[in-house]
Amino acid sequence: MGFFDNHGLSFRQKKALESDRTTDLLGIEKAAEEAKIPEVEGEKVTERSLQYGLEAAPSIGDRTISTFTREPRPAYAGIPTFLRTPFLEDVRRVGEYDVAFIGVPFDIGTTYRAGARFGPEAIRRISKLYTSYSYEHGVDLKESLHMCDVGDVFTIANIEKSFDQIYKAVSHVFAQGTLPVMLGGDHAIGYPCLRAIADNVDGKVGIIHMDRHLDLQEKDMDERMHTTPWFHATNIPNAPPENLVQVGIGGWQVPREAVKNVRKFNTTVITMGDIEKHGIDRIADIALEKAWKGAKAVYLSVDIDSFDSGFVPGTGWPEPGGFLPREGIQFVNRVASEGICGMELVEVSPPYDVSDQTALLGTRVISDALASMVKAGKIGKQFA
Ligand SMILES: [Mn+2]
Repeated sequence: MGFFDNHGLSFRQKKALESDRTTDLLGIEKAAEEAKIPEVEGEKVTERSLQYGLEAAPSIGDRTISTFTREPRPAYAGIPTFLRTPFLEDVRRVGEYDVAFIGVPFDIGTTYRAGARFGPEAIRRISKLYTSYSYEHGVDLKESLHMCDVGDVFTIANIEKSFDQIYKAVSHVFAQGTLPVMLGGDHAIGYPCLRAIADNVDGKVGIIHMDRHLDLQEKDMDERMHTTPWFHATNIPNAPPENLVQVGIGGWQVPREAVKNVRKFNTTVITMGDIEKHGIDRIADIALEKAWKGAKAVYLSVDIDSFDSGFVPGTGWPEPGGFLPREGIQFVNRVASEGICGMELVEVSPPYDVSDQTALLGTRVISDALASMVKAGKIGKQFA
């Protein structure tokens, strides 16, 4: 007789065991699904690591371990690229890849806290924690996509000249048929990125923009700062303001000048109150309808400050009351599953970050967007 003899009685009894409700769980379903995902690319990585990094010392029992690490293990080692993808030194070959990660270390468009020039570096570093596999998506990005990291754009201490550099970089990648994913950088980069894509699309480009702020002024302090990208982007003839949807807007940091431009240009603004009222899925449907209306492609711009400031201390203009991480990720997944022609993740400012959590959320947003595109068959090779 033990003191635990009367513990869990209702669950121990046969009656309670008659129905096994765990069969309904996604957690069980996804574990079964994993068996269908190939591990071909993963094995190639191990092979290369042993070849280039030499076999391990004789005392090491696990013979997949090498002397010099040339693979994702251990997470604290290695020179970081985004999600451990190969660094593509010769950017002329970018067309061989489905996806290219482009660092844009630029923060001279900031109007309060700077530091986003260190965003790409921080995002790449914390992305080392991620495998290429997502349990919930049932996707291994490495098995479905050819991805590379093309390193950083050579930005300089001049906003307009840096825009020209960013424009040229993103144009080059996009024109080769490769999905450009920009690691910002402050939000001023939205304008040259969008212009690069719009110039290479034969039709209209819609924009879905997640932010607490409108970023719709013509100028700020006499320059095209990070508060201005969508004013200029929607001046591009095939990126009209009617196809700009701004989601997550609210709080006390929206200048009235920008609001006047919402009325003037007839853009679509969805506040956090709208999201409370209608829920993420319905809001995503509304955003997709507006952005895709008559458009040939849709661009996704994610300002990390669209999330509640409690989750993103490392950003230039934190504002409470934004997306909770699960809500924002759900929105991104829904949008990406329709297909996006490019995306940017901006405003991660590592000097203000705590425990890398802002950079990590940025990594998560990008990874989920790619997985959603893969699942929906919008990018990459499909396995049987
Ligand atoms: Mn913002």
